Amino acid sequence: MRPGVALRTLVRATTRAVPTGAEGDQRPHHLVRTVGPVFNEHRMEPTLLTTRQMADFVTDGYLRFDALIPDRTNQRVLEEIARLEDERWAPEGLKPPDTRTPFAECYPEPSAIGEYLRHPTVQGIVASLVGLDCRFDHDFTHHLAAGSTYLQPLHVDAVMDSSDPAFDVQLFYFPHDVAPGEGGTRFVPGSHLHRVVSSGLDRYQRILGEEQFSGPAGTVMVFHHGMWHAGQPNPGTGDRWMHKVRLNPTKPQVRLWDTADLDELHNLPTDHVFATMAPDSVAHTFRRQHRWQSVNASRNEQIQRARLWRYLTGDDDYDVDHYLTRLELHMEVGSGG
Ligand SMILES: O=C(O)CCC(=O)C(=O)O
Repeated sequence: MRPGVALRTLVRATTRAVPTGAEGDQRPHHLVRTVGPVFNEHRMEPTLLTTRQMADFVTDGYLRFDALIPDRTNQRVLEEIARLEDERWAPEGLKPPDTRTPFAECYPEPSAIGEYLRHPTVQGIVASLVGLDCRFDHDFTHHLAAGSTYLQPLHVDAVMDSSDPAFDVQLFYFPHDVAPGEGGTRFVPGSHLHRVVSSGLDRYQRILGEEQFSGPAGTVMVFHHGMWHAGQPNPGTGDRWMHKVRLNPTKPQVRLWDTADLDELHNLPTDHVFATMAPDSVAHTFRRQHRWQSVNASRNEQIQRARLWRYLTGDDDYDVDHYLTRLELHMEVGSGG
């Protein structure tokens, strides 16, 4: 499914970087480099995530947006990422942004990758999770040729990650349909807060509850950086392309999403499965048990989720089933109050 040469030549001609805002610049508006929440030449507000989506992200470590990017953009991106693959390390040609480039300055117009990144929903995902003033870490074009037998071990991308609640996100964008079993990324929902050293996962081949991506063209998934994942063989007849980008926050990730439903869903710290609990709340979501989690593991993950929610909401008293509060009370009593 590698795009044809004629179209590639066309893209090469139209994606050259253009300098910005020079005096007397006569270029049409859509060719002038723009930054911020812009999709094509129309300024559109980012579509922020809701509290429910944020609670799902904290619980599962990812969100998925099927067929989000329109086909016109998908086709252009396929051309551009093939070029990026060819030219990334070549002396000349299309290059990724430098690490630490402000997100808003990555892939300026008329880049197709930039067009995808400036989609209002993608902007909203980024704004809600790491802020639009986040910085580019790195990206990569993950290309699995038709018939590829390469089997990547499960891993997280950084060999070393801290246990701070602050987190990076990784956008996984599939610009063409991916059929079941044909090279979609494998991942383990809910694994993101179960801290590991990357290579420690090599030996695990099958994990209960793991999933392999398949879905329609234009689907975007956003992963917490700790999500265990792996590339898979592609027994299909078409190449599998995926663009992945990692973004670093530059400020505390506190209440960056659309908090209109926060008061309604943000439970009291007294919410307890063996006492009283609200039927529809963030705590209720955090009690979700993934298939790989024993009861012990699931309680531990629940505590990690509550810890992350404290950071995201700025509410230092937040809790689910009294775990953090109980530990804190003991510490206080033990230290003489
Ligand atoms: O190709 C894939 O599906 C995933 C590859 C990946 O994420 C990686 O190499 O870290």
